[in-house]
Amino acid sequence: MSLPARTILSIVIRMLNSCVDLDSLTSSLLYAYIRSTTPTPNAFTPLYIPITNIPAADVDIRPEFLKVLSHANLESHHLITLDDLPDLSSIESQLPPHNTKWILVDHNALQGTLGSIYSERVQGVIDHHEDEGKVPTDTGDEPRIITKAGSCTSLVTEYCSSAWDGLSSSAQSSGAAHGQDDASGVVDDSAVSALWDAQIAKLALASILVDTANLQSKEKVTDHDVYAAKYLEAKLTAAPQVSKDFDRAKFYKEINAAKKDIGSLPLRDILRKDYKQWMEGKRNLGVSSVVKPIEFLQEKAKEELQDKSKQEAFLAAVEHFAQERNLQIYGIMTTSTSANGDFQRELLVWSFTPEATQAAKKFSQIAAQELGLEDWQGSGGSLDDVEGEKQWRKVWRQREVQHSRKRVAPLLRQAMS
Ligand SMILES: [Mn+2]
Repeated sequence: MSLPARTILSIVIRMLNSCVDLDSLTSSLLYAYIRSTTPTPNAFTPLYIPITNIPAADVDIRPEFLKVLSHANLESHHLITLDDLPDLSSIESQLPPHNTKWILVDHNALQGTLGSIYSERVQGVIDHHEDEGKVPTDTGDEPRIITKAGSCTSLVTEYCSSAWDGLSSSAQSSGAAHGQDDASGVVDDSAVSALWDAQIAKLALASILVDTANLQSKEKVTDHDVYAAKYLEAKLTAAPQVSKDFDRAKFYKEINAAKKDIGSLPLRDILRKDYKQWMEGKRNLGVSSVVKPIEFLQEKAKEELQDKSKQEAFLAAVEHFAQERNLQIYGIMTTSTSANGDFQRELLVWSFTPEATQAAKKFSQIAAQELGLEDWQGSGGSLDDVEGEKQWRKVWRQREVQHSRKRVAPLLRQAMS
């Protein structure tokens, strides 16, 4: 996509420094699809552009994206990614802020280089993270919705539902009006529209199911998710091609399996696949979420650095990852299922400067009880290095498994502030 100089854009985006997951992808696609088809009377521009906030090459390290897109007859090269924006060094002149309006989904603060240029132009948000107070209270015709939900896509579905219903019923009546076209071989508008609706509904449903463990996770499911899933399934039913062999539990399993299918990725990609970074004071904190246990990561590291033991190889790779990003504290959170089916978490925290070490030790005190932190031992022994003055490292089992990065990162930031 090349942008003419006077392009006016409404950009729906899941922004920098943070990981783009399935929820981010489907939130922006759904919002842009519905709003571009039903712009408000005073819309800044009728075209809403969903930007997937990663380089195009990074789509391929997310097997679940490819799987979900295939259900909507989409391929990775159809997505608009960071590669389609002008180069950051000249973006301000090529895409002047006053010609843009930004709507954030699945996060609520525009950061990084784009944030420094465009944050004044953020005029709408739908999100389920803690409100950072960066989006203005009055967002005019665009929403300002920040509330708890298992999936941000549920909130987008809910917000768009009445516009979407209006869209579907007008397609139906125009389909009826053009009914005579069927005989002449012209495809029925309403059937096409029902198919597109069902496909985008299936995309959205994938995120909601993944984020709420097929609506079974008591900690995560909210009324928004239940409502949205039901609403989207009704859209599926309207298109027999999509609904005929649809089974919710099977669909959830398929997407979830794709998400965990990271065995073929190099360790570095596994660590950056679901990675978030914050600046706290002048110090950088990064946290990777990984869907495999630390033992798996150690084996992976050993495959890549065969002359080292698996602990050494793993630690070297992790340290390198942190150095590349100039992190003072780096955390890795893993999730996995035990042999008898229990959901489990591990947490690694590594600090790289004396100051950060103080913060990391403080974290281990303030968070120990809430997170249920217990000493960890792998088959290759401990990975702790608690004596170090400059560096400090600790690995735990996190027994309070309901706490995801949404809770752990704020605790780390609190200890650093
Ligand atoms: Mn989300």
